[in-house]
Amino acid sequence: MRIDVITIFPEYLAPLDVSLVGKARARGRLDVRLHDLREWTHDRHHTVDDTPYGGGPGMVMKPEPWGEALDAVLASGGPGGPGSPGEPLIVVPTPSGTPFTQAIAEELSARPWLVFTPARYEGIDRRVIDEYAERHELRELSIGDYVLAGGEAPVLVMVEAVARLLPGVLGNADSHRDDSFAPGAMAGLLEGPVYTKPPRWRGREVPEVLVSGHHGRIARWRRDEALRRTSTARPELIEGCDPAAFDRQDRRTLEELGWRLGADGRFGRGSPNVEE
Ligand code: JE8
Repeated sequence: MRIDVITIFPEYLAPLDVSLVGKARARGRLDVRLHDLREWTHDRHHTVDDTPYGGGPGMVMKPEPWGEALDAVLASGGPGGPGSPGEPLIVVPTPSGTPFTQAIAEELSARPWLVFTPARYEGIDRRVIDEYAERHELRELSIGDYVLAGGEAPVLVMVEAVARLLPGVLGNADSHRDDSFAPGAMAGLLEGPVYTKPPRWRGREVPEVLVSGHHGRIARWRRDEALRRTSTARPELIEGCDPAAFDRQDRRTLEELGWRLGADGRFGRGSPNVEE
């Protein structure tokens, strides 16, 4: 996979040199290229912003530098010989974007080439998004319902979420299959608690089941803990689960936590309207 990032703060993306993403780059599994937007300015001050038409607070990023930068980056990977990465997907981080989810991370991890355009100020002149959305696939994505000062941190989040899904990037090839939000055993549930040595720390013991060596009991305990944590922190995930995904013991645990199967076939909490 090739990833290009156009930004006025390339140094903000330094974390892409370390840890999991850094190792994937060193192993040639990931080709990450950072581009300083100011390289495509032509005035003495390398101006990238200007006042908003219609007035209002803050500044808006000018279309010209973005247009020249995107043209240059897209041309550098355009169709042409065995090295070309194929069709790009342009990703625009924005608080008004589609929520970035594990499902979208999975989608992006299957693409050969991602081009991220993290902005600053009040964002990029809309005509840039309109222009490139006509020529390429373009996704406006948000990492959460809070407002940051720019798109670089969202790029770090999205690149890490995508890179860990690439073959050979995570140590244990299957470990992401047990992710909270990935399809599979814990599909749609949050991670349960984890423990390691020492067996006793400041008077606190590790749950006995985890040192029992009984794999069936351990798996059951972990699933119950995931149900408990999800029920507490993200009850809407329980309500959204297909009840067929819950086995008999799951249902017992959920009922202990106050959940009931509703007439709509979904688990809910509140007055029991279960058909006995
Ligand atoms: C950004 C962002 C994501 C998220 C992403 C890119 C570019 C007051 N204004 C601040 C409001 C509009 C955005 C301005 C800051 N900004 C924020 C994000 C994001 N992805 N989940 N929260 N914030 C930019 C400029």
